[in-house]
Amino acid sequence: SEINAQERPAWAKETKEQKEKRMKWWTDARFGMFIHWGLYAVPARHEWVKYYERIPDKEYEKYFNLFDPDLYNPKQWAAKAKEAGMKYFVITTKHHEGFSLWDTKYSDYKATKTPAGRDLIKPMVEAFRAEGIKVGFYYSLIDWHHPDFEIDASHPPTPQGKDEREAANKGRDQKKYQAYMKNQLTELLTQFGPIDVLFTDFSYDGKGHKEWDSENLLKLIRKLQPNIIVNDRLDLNDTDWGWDIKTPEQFMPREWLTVKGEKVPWETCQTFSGSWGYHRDENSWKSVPQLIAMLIETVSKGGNLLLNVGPTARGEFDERANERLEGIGAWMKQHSRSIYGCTQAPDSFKVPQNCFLTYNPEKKRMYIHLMQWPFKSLHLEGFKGKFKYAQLLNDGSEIKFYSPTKEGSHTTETTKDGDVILNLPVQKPNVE
Ligand code: FHN
Repeated sequence: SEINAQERPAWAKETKEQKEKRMKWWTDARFGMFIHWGLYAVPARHEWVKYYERIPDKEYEKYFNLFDPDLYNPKQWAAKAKEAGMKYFVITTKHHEGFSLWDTKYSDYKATKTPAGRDLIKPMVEAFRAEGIKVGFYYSLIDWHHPDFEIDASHPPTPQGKDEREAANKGRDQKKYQAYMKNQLTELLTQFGPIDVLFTDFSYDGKGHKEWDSENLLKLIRKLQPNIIVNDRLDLNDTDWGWDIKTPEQFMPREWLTVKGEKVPWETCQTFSGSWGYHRDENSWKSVPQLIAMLIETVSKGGNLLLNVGPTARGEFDERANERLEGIGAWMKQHSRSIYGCTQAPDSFKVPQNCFLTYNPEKKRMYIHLMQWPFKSLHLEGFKGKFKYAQLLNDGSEIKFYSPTKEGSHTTETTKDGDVILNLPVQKPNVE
């Protein structure tokens, strides 16, 4: 579109170094908590339940009248995120259903008008900030409730065909919808103190620039919160100034993501079980070792992991989520040094078999994550002379190492110049 041909606008002026400085806390943090919470927690069958089950607006209203998170205590949520080692959190202030968790002036479809009867965002921001956790807002560009949002093929309950959709869109005013988004984002970015991350969601089928007025929306966002980190879903991806991070969703990139051949900041957002919103009956939950492996692999490729929790309609993290947050936290208590401030190892280090490498460039420390415990030793190709000491991270115990002779024997494998063998305890230490 015309926007992509444009030079960087004056309000987006920033050097590569300035951007790296602005984003350093995020790059060091590596691990954050995503929270999807809204009316969809009441049916508890996925945050897209209105679309999947073609629920008419009138029927969906019952969830608005029943939304009463009487057990909501964001201090508990923040404590769990802290325990898990998460350094930032991103809350759905408003998801596609159009329901706002804060006391917005621009809609009555908000928590303060439900039995909850209060703004849910302010106490949440305060609780997470009190734990030293950075604050992120998710804001849906899609709004299935707003009378001026253009009805399209993914609008629940989906109007049958193109003609019905065109008929339904008669009288809907895109400019009014754009003003509504700008007003709500102004509330979110001025009423809750410094906001560190904005996760807008999402542009599709070429929809974006025209419908969202993306460039002016981003100009407003940057003006209100100059240090904020923004994701890549405002349909400004053809520019190098319209986004700060790439956000692959529910998948693990094969390698550090690049744009025009250059490595870029990236964050994969992932769920415990598939659904983002609380889903009572979904039972394909990832295990703690799988989630830890996901975090390690992400950092080994220079990325961040934003791991999602869907709180219940009563306002709590359910036991399945808490178990996993506690399990990750137990591992992070001993191993977070291999995550925070780490990134992909220099290419000069060959990754040993069944391992991931994470590297802290400031501390010049290499971390070798053994995803399968070897029988008695670990063969490091080309590591000779590159390190002075080795230890297990879980208990700080020394690991002896040597550079073997080249010829193999019936007890040692052949090696090449520059190889190093780490002597490992035969039995796996008491860590996953
Ligand atoms: O449709 C949403 C979905 O419900 C969820 O919020 C994810 C999280 O990144 N974003 C959209 C799908 O890409």
